[in-house]
Amino acid sequence: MKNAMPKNSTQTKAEKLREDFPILKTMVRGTPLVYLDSAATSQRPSQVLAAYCLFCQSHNANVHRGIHSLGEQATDRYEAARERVASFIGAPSKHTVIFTRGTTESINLVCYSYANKFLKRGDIIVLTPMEHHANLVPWQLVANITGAKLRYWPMKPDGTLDMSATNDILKPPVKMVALTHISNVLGTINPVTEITAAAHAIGAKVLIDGAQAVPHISVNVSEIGCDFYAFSGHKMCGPTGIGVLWGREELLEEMDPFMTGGEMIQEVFLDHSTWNEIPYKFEPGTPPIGEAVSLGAAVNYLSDVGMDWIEKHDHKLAAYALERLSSEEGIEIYGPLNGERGALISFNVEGIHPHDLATLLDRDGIAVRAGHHCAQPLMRQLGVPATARASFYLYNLHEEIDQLMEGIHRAKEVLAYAR
Ligand code: C6P
Repeated sequence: MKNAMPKNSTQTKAEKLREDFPILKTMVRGTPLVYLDSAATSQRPSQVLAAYCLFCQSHNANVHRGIHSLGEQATDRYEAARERVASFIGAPSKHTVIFTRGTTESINLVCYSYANKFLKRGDIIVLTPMEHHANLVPWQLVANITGAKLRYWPMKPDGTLDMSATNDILKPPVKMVALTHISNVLGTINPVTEITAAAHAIGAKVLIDGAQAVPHISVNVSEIGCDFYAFSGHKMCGPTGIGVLWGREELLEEMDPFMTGGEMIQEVFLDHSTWNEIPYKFEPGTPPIGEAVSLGAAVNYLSDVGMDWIEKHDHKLAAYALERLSSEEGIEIYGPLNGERGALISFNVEGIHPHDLATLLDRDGIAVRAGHHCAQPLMRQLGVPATARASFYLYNLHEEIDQLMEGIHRAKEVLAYAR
């Protein structure tokens, strides 16, 4: 195959790992699936599926309630998953890990329980133009409710933040900085440790949206030094319906509950209630128990594979895709071109609407995402209504990028013929 990448050890390991993912054997329209949409949701290995099944078959009960054996088993497994997640992200204690339904809920929790309580008129919330709507719309509501103002960090044409603007952006009365660790459109890896230190120097708090980071790179919240860190299980080989908010203990203690009901209380009287300790204060009702247990299994899986290996493998895939796409006529690539990026590439092919491209690629069994990727302000800044996006993970192969390129060539031919 022209331009095909020579095999290397990373590739061989990825080929082996593919055996863990039954869905990768799926045929789409008569051709084998080429799944290049892990930034939307990743696939799950048999080990994670088995953990969910085992929980349902052998340990299913509600948690923190029943004084029966099954209830204790379920509680032990739920809490063990919290412990695994805590150590995976370098959290100082498992009580600072809150299970939510996903990144979106984690960020909303901080907005309602922290920002609405502690921000006030005249304060400034700093965001970036590359935020997913999940880390933008909730802050707009905070601004409406508290009277705080939004300020956006300027972005350079290469899709990186303009760090020379740090002193202009981070100055009193900035009280909150909320930014993505890795952009789901540009792939930009933001210097979150540096930004956190600069924000703390002026007394601002920092929330990091880690939805596209935790699955791909080693994240240590203690080393970053941030105040809140949010991510989703389904982008890291885990199930949907489970996510995490990590928060600094003293802040979580000061915050009021986001949602109320069973489990999150200490005592309920007819006219008032008192709250349970963290993290339970933020986990009202019956939590997604089997999902949390499966997330624990996903963390075990990723740790066994090795986050260092995943980071390197993803990096090689992104670099190869960048090389192939940028050597092609009529393809515009968004985001950093120097290879310093996460495992995804957004692009447009001249004369082909990204939705048409995605539809034609699907005919070849190739799954990419097309659209605004829940980042409409960024699309406006890029001057496009939508992009196509190919995203990669530990089970992807260089050959699949070759197949993507062949698919793009076929799409060009089909559309040229149709004109
Ligand atoms: N991005 C994508 O295709 P949820 O839906 O709550 O699990 O994650 C929301 C979210 C927040 N931040 C970032 C940076 C994200 O990428 C996402 C999810 C998917 O890009 C679905 S829109």
